[in-house]
Amino acid sequence: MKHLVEKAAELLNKARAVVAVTGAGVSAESGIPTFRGEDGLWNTYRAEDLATPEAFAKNPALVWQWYNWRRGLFRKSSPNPAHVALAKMENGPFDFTLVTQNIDGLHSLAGSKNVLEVHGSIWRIRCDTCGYVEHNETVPLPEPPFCTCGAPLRPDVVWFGEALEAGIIGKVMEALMRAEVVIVAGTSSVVYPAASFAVTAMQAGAACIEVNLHNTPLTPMADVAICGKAGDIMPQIVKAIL
Ligand code: BV8
Ligand code: ZN
Repeated sequence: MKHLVEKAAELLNKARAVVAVTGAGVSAESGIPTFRGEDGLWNTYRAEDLATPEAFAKNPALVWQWYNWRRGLFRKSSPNPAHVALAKMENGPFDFTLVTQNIDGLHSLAGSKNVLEVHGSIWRIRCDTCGYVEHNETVPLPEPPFCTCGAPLRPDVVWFGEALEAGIIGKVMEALMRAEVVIVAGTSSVVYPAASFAVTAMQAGAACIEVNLHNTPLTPMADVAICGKAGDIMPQIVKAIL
């Protein structure tokens, strides 16, 4: 393990631009269940039943029950050492961009200033009828909350079958093309297009460091694949470079 951390640090010390891509595994040590693990969120619920516009149209109250439960969970969670280490990377010797699939806001709470939330934020709610958007941390919200225009408000997150916000994707692509190193931490790399981000960077010449508890489809392609908890590994990598 130590030599892998050293190899990762060696790559990072030579890099002028670095991108980190995170998933639910980075928030796991904050007590937030991941989606596809043993105790995964999707095990108790089916993604098709909840994280789709069709599910919301059919039963907004059911979808809001799930999101209220998660808002309650996230509210009780705080950043773990993985989030703190990634926040420290902003002070590293390279241009750093943090891309997250997580909607829990823990990266910003840990001090990261430049976070691209490609799947949106659970702390923003919006109306798809009139375009109203607000930051809202009330827990719980009515199931569903209603907009002043009468339509139900939804979480401002990207559901299956919905496109990621073009502006954010543009910033992600620009960072991936410039990166000399892409770190991929705590994601099963199965949800697209986020799962293709690391490959995009590697095709543009970046080296890839993966941090995960298990093997993923990305593992065989990674230059350095470190098997372990993000809360243990990320601080070791930051200690070795800062
Ligand atoms: C789109 C909502 C098109 C927010 C989420 C067939 C083939 C390919 C693609 C598709 C297909 N069918 C459909 C698609 C497209 C689909 C997709 O990729 N489906 C997959 C499942 C096959 N993608 C989409 O629909 C996307 N949109 O394609 O739009 C389009 C284009 C133009 C115009 C219109 C439409 C939208 C994708 C976003 C979906 N929304 N969530 C929310 O409620 O959270 S996805 C959901 O999965 C979460 O957002 C989550 O972020 C994301 C990825 O999951 P992970 O973060 O990786 O979490 P997971 O549990 O899977 O893994 C955790 C990992 O951590 C594990 O590897 C584990 O080992 C590790 N781990 C655990 N503990 C630790 C750890 N690692 C380190 N330390 C630890 N302590
Ligand atoms: Zn409205």
